[in-house]
Amino acid sequence: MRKKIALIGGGQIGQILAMLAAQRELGDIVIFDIPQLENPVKGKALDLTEMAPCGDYDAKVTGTSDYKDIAGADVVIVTAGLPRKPGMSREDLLAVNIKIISEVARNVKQQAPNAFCVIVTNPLDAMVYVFQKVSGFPKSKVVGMAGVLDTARWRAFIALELGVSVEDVAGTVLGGHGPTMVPLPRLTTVGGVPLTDLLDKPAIERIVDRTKEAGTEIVKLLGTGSAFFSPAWSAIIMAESYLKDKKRVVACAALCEGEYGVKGLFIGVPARIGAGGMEKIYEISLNDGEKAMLSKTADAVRQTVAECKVEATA
Ligand code: TXD
Repeated sequence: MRKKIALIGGGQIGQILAMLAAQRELGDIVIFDIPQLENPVKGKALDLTEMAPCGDYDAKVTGTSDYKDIAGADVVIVTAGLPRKPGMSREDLLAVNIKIISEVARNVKQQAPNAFCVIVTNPLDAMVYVFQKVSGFPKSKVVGMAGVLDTARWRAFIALELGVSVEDVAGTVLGGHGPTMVPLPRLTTVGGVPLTDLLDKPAIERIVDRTKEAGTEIVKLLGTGSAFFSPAWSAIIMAESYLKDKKRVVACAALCEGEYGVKGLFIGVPARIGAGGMEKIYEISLNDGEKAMLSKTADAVRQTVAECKVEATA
């Protein structure tokens, strides 16, 4: 039997998620959105159904505004909420998105209690926290998508700067999804060569800064809404690793309970995703400078989370 993937939110990212999940034959796909957008998501689902003969995939794709249709989903990817407009910070979305994520979490708990849940909605680190608190799901079943994207941006900018293939740039970005995130130049390599041997400090600093502001750079260019292709692909990587038990080690917002000196917060850390969900957090021996930056990003996340007064239902 095919796996079932529920996409909560069928907007910009949701529709690309549906296309990628179908093309990779991850399972049957249900796109959920609010009743006012039921027809548009039904239309998107039908369009993807009609794309299948050319796209060469078998997947049932449906659109709905009835949570019953996500019953028994194996994976739930949540993009429901409002995106940023130019001039807005991710935190400006907090109040409205807390309400939306709480409602989503209650319904997912009811209809798909065993799902592996990937949260994408901003402000990311707070929204994944709210989802886990309200659903009461174990930490292995709730992760936030940000680190895969932030790392992809870091790798892309390095590849651009050096004129090399992105495939050979390896590295990671830790911390919260915002300007305090922590790209790690010391641990980044290009075909095995340390980045610090390839670029001087100012060049690396420029790429670090661009990575931190990459989402905002796109928001400004688009004029309305935020990035959608790269966030969708990033979430698919996490869902696929779970569904295929690939055991990929990727940066994701995972619940830290002492790791990196952080307690009770979701922040971006390298984690293994397999059939058990978020199976393990890997700790890096950071130097003092990196530790200080991580502590700063954890403080920023803690501050946002403190504003989320949510009722746990579990
Ligand atoms: O790295 C990351 N985590 C991110 C996160 C990178 C880019 C964008 N990121 C955030 O994802 C962004 O700030 C937003 O909070 C989400 C979704 O972005 P998207 O670009 O897909 O936003 P859209 O196009 O507005 O789609 C959101 C959909 C839209 O169709 C709404 O009608 C729907 O969410 N929505 C809901 N669905 C279900 N239930 C409720 N209550 C609901 N409310 C709105």
